[in-house]
Amino acid sequence: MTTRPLGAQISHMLKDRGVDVIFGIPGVHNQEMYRGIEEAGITHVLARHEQGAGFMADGYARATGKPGVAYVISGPGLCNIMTPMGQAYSDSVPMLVVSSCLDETAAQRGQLHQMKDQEGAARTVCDWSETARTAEASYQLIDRALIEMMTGVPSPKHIQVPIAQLESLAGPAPARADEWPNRPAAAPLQQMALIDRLNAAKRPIFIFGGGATRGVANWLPHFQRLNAASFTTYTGRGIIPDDAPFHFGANLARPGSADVIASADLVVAVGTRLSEVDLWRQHLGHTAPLVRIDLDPECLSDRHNADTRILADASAQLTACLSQLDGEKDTTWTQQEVAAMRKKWRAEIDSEGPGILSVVDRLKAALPADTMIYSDMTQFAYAAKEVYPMECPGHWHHPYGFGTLGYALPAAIGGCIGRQVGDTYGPTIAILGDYGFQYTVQELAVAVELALPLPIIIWDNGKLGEIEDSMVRAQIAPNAVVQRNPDFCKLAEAYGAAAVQPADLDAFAQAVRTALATSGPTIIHVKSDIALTSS
Ligand SMILES: Cc1ncc(C[n+]2csc(CCOP(=O)(O)OP(=O)(O)O)c2C)c(N)n1
Ligand SMILES: [Mg+2]
Repeated sequence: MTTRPLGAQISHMLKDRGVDVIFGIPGVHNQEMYRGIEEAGITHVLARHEQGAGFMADGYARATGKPGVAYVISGPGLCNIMTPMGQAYSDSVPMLVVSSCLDETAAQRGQLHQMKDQEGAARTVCDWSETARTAEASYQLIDRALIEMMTGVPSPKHIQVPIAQLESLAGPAPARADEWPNRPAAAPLQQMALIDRLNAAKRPIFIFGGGATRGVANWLPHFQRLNAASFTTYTGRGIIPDDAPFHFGANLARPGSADVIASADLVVAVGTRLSEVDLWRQHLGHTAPLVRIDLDPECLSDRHNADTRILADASAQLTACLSQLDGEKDTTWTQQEVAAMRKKWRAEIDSEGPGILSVVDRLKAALPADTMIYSDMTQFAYAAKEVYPMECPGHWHHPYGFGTLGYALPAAIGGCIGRQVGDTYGPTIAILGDYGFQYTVQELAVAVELALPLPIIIWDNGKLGEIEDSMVRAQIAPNAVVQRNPDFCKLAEAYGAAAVQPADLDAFAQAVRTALATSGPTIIHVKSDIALTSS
């Protein structure tokens, strides 16, 4: 039994529970948490701002499926990481934020890093935020957080430990239990109801969200025999092969998708909130019975008023159910109607952002199928995520729900770190707008420091393009939407990163391939008229 300050014991406990990387920034308040990191065998990644640390933890979690862990100081450190916590909460990303906190805040004002209610502030952007007043409470809360992340809907949690506690000697955390609980499996009774509905349906349609990503291979061959139509949400892209005959793609946000869904005689939504940022309208548009399969009871009781509500793990439920359907089903969907709708939608997207789709197509051709893409709130990404044919599920990450500018660079850094095997990294890229890039530009230093082979595509239209368009649509004379940019290539040079400004689409594709093979990050500065001016 090694006795250590509690701060050090926490790192040892996290290592024992499978945590290999912690993102964060030390300060005098949380330095006891830094006493044990190296000793425990954990790699620490020093961000340049706690917002960066939080997005790195998010990107790491989305790439690996493991919780992203961050250490921050009381007060401003915690405030700075609240935006990434809000992002992780809205997108169901497992993130554990451990911070210090003051020992006392009621009687004494003017203390360093003092906040009125730090625990409560953090609670507004995560699943729960608690203060661990003893070593035992710290250990219990950490295990509770990790077990909840593995068995339920993944989400961020915050644990704060008073400074005096972090400094106090404590015994080690109990060893990790041999068996950790699993996600709940299929719900057998409701399974029969779903099988009956599927057997009777002539025009079933499935909607797959990010919650259906795990274990796809177990049920996909059975699903294909159903001849059902499908959509995915943006997070669900890649679950169904993009060229499957009855797949309508990630086009739920197209208004015409409501008519397609209205023509179905059964709608099955799996692992999706069907939220505002999935649909961009209030109603799904269904006229037929709606079946929901989800781990999250909140989804089963929402405004869409499902007719059958199945609380279960998506993969377990689909595998158990679809494997019982025998033979190939006849449905009334035709390949022609699917192809015609997709062609129409692509033309709509093309006309909304002229000159974007040809760059997207070249990007797709230049990237290996298993590239993990992190995008920001930029017009390039809005168009790309509707049309980009994903081959692997769970490989495009975006600040969907909270919609935070500055997400993509640090998240891609976290993702790249998570995809390191020996000396190589799974291909990872970041895509940002010229304005959003500047929210977290300083994290470029981390990518340089770690020599991450990271292409960073900056889509430069010289303005806050999406906001200008939105003002025009609202008949507001555009204002506050044009900014003077730095010289992005010189900025990259100052940080020690490579940089290139491709003149045409061939040079762009080549720049992407070269950047993936280069040790260290490369800024690929793309003028938004590149396709329009290329010969
Ligand atoms: C933290 C934060 N502040 C403000 C916004 C609102 N917002 C959304 S897009 C955008 C402009 C982004 O400009 P840029 O990154 O250049 O992308 P573009 O739309 O021009 O492609 C702004 C200000 C936001 N999403 N997040
Ligand atoms: Mg812009």
